Amino acid sequence: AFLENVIGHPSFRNGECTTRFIDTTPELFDFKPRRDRATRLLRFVGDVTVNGNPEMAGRAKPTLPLPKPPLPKAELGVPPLPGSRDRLRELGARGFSCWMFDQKRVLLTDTTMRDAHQSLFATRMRSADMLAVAPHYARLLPDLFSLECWGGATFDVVLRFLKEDPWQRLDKLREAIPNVLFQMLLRASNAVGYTNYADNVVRWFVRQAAAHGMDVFRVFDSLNWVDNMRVAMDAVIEAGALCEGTICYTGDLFDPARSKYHLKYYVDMARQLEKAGAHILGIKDMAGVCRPAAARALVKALKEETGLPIHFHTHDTSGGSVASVLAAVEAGVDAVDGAMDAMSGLTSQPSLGAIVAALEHTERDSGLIPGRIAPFSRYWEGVRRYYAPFEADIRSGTSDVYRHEMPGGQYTNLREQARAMGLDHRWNEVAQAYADANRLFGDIVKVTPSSKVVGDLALFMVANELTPEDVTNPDKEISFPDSVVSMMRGELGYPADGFPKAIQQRILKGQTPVEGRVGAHLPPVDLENERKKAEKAVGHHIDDAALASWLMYPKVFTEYAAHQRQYGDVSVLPTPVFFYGLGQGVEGDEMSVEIDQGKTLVVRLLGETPAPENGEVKLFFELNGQPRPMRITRAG
Ligand code: 3PY
Ligand code: ZN
Repeated sequence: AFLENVIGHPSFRNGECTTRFIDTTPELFDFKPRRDRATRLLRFVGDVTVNGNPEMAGRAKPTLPLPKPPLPKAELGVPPLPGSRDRLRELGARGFSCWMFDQKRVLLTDTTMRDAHQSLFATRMRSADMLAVAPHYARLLPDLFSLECWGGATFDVVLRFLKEDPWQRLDKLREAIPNVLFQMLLRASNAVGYTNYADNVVRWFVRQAAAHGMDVFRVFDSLNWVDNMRVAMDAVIEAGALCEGTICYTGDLFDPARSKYHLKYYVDMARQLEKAGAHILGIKDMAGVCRPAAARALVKALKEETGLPIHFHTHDTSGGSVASVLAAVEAGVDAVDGAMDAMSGLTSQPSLGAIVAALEHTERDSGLIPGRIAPFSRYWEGVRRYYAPFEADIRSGTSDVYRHEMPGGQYTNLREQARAMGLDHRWNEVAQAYADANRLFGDIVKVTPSSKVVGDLALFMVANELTPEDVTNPDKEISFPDSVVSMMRGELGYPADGFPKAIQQRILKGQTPVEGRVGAHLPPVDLENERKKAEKAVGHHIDDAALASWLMYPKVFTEYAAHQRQYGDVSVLPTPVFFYGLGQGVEGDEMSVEIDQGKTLVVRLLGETPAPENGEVKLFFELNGQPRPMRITRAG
């Protein structure tokens, strides 16, 4: 295939080919797919129709067919009005920060396309469902401050489970919504992964994200260690994007027994972030434990002590988060996060519609038209039904979160993990063990990835019947989970006051912890060499963004590329077809997909006949009016 590409290339034929031809002509590596795109896509649909999507294994299907989610009614022929993104372009990052600070109205971020689905249904929302509604956002909600639509766990899940390209998601959303700021969650030196990357990898990642249109980077460290945030923050600032230096909120501001997390702690960190060049100060209440009185006091103090606009993020796990948002607003917060009503509540963000309504006709009116929220919520309500199999079986808020402090995005995950280990009936003990593990580690911030380590120890303690006393008892031999050892070695960095020495030494069993920042010890990665390795692994040219995917997740990226080779770009499929196959979803037994601009496939499933003797099923497809029979091997 490579030779065919060389010989067939116009430059080769024109005799313009030099020894640098291969270096300067990356498309030589774009080998012609073995089968045409329509056939590959049809094979995927056939596989899912016969064998189910592997992602659905062990999950209960919703009742099919599902109604098509109704879209809001924006006039799509009319260009979108200028929005926050146009303002950023006009003012630059620093000027924009001042503009935010001077606003009387409360600015609103919609997290529906990132944190809301990460927290409600395991990050499974597909690009197709976002892209369908995207042009309506651009036209009906240009007054939003930002759309959180990327980063956090989405990067990993998109590649690993949805078999989509996260960069393509970003590009297409950007194209559809040119006027509203896009926001992402960035785990500082862990970027969008779970371990510390080399500094030049973090820089590379940020640069690509900014080049692909990301505007606001919410940068946090999972132990609130500002030293570990500097590389990422500098890269964001250098790229001309908005750097939201973020404080993770934990504990209770007023609990006399937890003086570590009193106001002084947060004010000190805010000052460090301001000094590090943040344009916005983020308060990230990932577990939803910032009670109204704490939100009020915290925002007031940070407003007094820094000159930065403040952006408040919380989760509704307890059911009380709107009260905290309103308290933050009263104290002068500049921007707050919510999710479209149908995607709000429980472990997700508070309801955007409720916040808009609460502020309407007050001096801090958000400026959003309340009537414009409901049509989006109705759309998302329909979309959410597609993903019912990924939802946790929780029906109400739980104030128990103040005891265990699990982040919204982790709560349902850990419950699922507990269930898989046969510990579901012992959930109360797991929650208590989580609180105990936190204290053993010295009362730390719990957010990805430190929250995972606390969760691992909690499950380990319950599964092995270990009390906190057992864990600290030097006479008891315990083989701790790898993630626990790694955190004690400093591989995620350190809290400002370090880990408690006794438990650290006990877990490390003589190993020496890393001194200072892991990133300071990691040699720079040879990016061009990595590109070569990636190209070899996937068999085609790798652009800068794809290189960033490889650097984050080499194995997952390679598997994604193999899927892509086998089936093509499955992101274009309607979600019911992707998960449940043809003949069952909203599309009935027919679907129409655009595989390229102007190139549409109309696929019908006319019937199927089992051929049990050889374990195959014959599907009778019709593709753009032409019969396309296909044999699919029945799995298992
Ligand atoms: C993430 O890191 O993905 C989070 O959402 C943390 O809250
Ligand atoms: Zn969150």
